[in-house]
Amino acid sequence: MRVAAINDLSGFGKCSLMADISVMTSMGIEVCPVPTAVLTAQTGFPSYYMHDTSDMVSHCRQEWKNAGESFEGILTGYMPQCRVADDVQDFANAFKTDNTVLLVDPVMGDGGRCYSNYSAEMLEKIKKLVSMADIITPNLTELCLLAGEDPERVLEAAAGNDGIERIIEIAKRVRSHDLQSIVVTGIAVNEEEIGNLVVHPNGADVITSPQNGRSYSGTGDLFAAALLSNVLIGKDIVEAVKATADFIYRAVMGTDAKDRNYGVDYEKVLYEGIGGQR
Ligand code: PXL
Repeated sequence: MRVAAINDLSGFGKCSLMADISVMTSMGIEVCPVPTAVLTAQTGFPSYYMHDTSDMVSHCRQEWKNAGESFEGILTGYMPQCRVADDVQDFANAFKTDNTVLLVDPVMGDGGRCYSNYSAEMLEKIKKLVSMADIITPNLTELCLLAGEDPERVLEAAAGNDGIERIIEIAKRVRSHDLQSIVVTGIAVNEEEIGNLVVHPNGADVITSPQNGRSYSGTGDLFAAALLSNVLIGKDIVEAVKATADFIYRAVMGTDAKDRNYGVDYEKVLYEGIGGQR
C-alpha cells in the first residue's frame, strides 16, 4: 500500500508531512513525500522562514510517471501558494485511477479565520481539487469557505439546537459527486464533546468524542493522515472516522504543551498503535 503525500515540511508544529509520514508509516503504509515547501515552523508561529520547493510537485509527477509508479492513495494538504494547487491537480490527474483514494484536506483556516495562504484565487483552485476528491476533510471554517457561507455566522449557529442540521445542509451542497464523502472535523457540539460529521453516499453520521476545550496546531493534518490510512486498510468511512477521532482524542488528552503552535504529543499514541486497543 502506497500513498503520495503532497504537503509542506515544517520544523515546528507537528503538522503536514511530519504528520503524514509518521502516522501513515505506523499504519503500515509506504509514504512517498512530495514537499511543496520547507519551513522553519508552521505559519502560526510569530516568525518563520519558508523555502519554496513547489517545483517538486511537477518533478515528482514527471519522474514517477516515467518510472511507471502508482499509488493506492493521494493526500493533499496545505498549499503555500496558488501555483502549487495547479501542479497538485496535474499530479492527481496523472496518478488517480479507479483504485486510488484521493483525500483533499482544503487547508485554508480555522476558528472563523483564514490562514495567511488564503486568497479568493486559492479558494477557486482548492474547489477544483475538491471536486476530484473521494474524501474531503474541511473543518467548519473551511466548509463555509467552500460553500460561500460566512464562517463566523455558521460557527455561531453551530452552537444552537439545529446547528448540526444546518451544517449537514451546507456539506451536502459542497459535496461534488455521489461517491464523495465529506468529513467536517472539530465541530464543538457542546462544552464536553467535539463532533465529526460524515456525509457519505449512504447518509450522514455524527461521531462525537469527549473534549477539553483546547485546540492545537496540526490536528487536522493528523486527522487526514489517519483517516486515509484507516480507509486504505479497509474500514468503511464511518468506522474510519471513529478510529481516527479516537486517535486524536488520545493524542490531545496526552498533551502537556500550553502553546497550541507546538501541536499535540501524538508520538506516545503511535507507540500504542492507531485504531488499536486502549
Ligand atoms: O496544519 C495546517 C498547516 C500546515 N502547514 C503550514 C501551516 C498550517 C497551518 O497554519 O502554517 C505551513
